[in-house]
Order: sequence, then C-alpha cells, then structure tokens
Amino acid sequence: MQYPLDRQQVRDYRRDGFLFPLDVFGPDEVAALEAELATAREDAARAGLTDELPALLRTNVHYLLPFVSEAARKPQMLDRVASILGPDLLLWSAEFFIKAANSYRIVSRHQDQTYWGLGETDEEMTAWLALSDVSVKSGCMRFVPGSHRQAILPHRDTFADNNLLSRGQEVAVEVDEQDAVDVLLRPGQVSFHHGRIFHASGPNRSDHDRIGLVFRFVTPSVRQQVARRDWAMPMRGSDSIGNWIHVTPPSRNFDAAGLALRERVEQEQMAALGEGAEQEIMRVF
Ligand SMILES: O=C(O)CCC(=O)C(=O)O
Repeated sequence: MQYPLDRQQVRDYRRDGFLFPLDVFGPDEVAALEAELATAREDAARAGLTDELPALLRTNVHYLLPFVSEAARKPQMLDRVASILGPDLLLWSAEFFIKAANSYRIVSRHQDQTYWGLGETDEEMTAWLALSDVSVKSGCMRFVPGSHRQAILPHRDTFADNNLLSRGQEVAVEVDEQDAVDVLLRPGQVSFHHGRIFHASGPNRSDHDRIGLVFRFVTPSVRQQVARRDWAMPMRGSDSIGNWIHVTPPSRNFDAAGLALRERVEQEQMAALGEGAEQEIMRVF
C-alpha cells in the first residue's frame, strides 16, 4: 500500500475510536470535488430536482453522483481505511453533511450504529472528508474518546427540526463535555470514526458553509440484521460471503437508474432506521 497508516495511528484509532487529521486530498483535488458538487447542483436544477436536492445529497448520494464513489476509491483514502478494516472493503453509504453559513442546524450526540441494523460491529468505519474549513465556529464534530468500547446504548428521539439526523436521536447518558474532543479539519483532511463513538456537532456560526462528505465503509462480514436486505458498493479486494447485494456507481449525475435504485434501497433501510420510533421517520437533510 502506498498510503498506509502507521502502527501508532492504528493503535490510536483502536484506543480512542477515532483518528484525525489525516491529510488525504490536496488543494487541487479539493477544488475538483467542489467543482463536481457545483456541477451536481446545476444538473439537479436541469432535472427539476432543486427542491429535493438537500435530501438527495444527505443520504446514499453514492447512488446518484459518480464522483462520490470515485473519491472513496482513491488509494490515498482506501489504503488508510484498509489499515483499519483490512483488505476487503465496500462502501455502504455516502452522505453530505452540509451546514449552511450562520445556520442553527446541529447533530445531537449519538452512536451511528444505533439505527442502521448492522448490529454492533468493529468492521464499519466512517471517513469524514472536509470540503471546507471545519472549526468550532463552523460546527465541527466532537468525539468522546474511548466511548466506542461501549455497547449500543439507549437513545431518545427528539425529532427536533434543527437536527440533521433522521430521528434527532440522542444517546441517553450524561457526558462530561470536557471529555469531548473538537474535530478540527482543513479542506482535504479526513477524520475516521468508529460506529459506536459518541459524537455530536454544534451550529455553524461562521460566514461560510461547513461541508463534510462522509463515507461509511464496511467489510464483507458486516450484515444487515433488521431490514430484509441491504446493498453496498465493492471498493477493494473481494467479497464471497454474500451479505451484500453489490451495486456499481451510476454512469452520470442523477440518472434514472441511480434515482430508482436509491429509492428502493432507502425503502428497505427504513425498516432498520425506523425500528421502535414513535413517529414516522422522514429522511431529512
Ligand atoms: O457532520 C456532522 O456534523 C455529523 C456527522 C455524523 O454524525 C457522522 O458522520 O456520523
């Protein structure tokens, strides 16, 4: 591998449940990704999807925009992910977390694996790529070191309308804010986090949009346990286990096949995402 993590970084990830900052993409690559996002917005407008665009970008965007899985597949990304998860990798989900300039939107403290139906696994990891400056002012994430060693804990649903999460879910334990770590990133840098780390993020009080492009990687042995089936995009190595329906990237932005597949996947995933909810889950942005 050309870009492996060193042993200390792997140890840090296993101890803390996160690792950052990783210098993954240079300024030219960030500019290219920003240009792709701008093109995607124009294509959405041409396709009459402007109103739906925030929701389309927010979940399973790898079914809609070819550049998303291309970025995930770059060796400078995958070599580092493979240092943690091993050689066989699939992309389960990709999402934009965009907080507009001066917006009040937040993410409540949660553990990712709570409503995904994937069980408690160490073989799922998020790579959060900054496409803007990410500071305390602009609403960076905050991680609680070592919290990934806990089980999936009970969460309460807030359904708060300023929350970027589908249920506004919040882990139902007290956390000493002093224990949490600010995840400060410059454009092109990435943070890794474990699916059970406690994490949250505050409002964006800056004058620029805070943009994260988020990749959720799994290994072939991870399995959907609540929904009837689930899909993932092979990225590297092999998968002969059969837990995932394999998908390929779309051929162009918002093509009909990609939109239809995403719709089908999300309908199935709702079974996991909505389990036990007292209100209907809306996919939100
Ligand atoms: O972008 C954020 O503020 C939160 C992202 C998050 O919760 C996640 O990637 O798991």
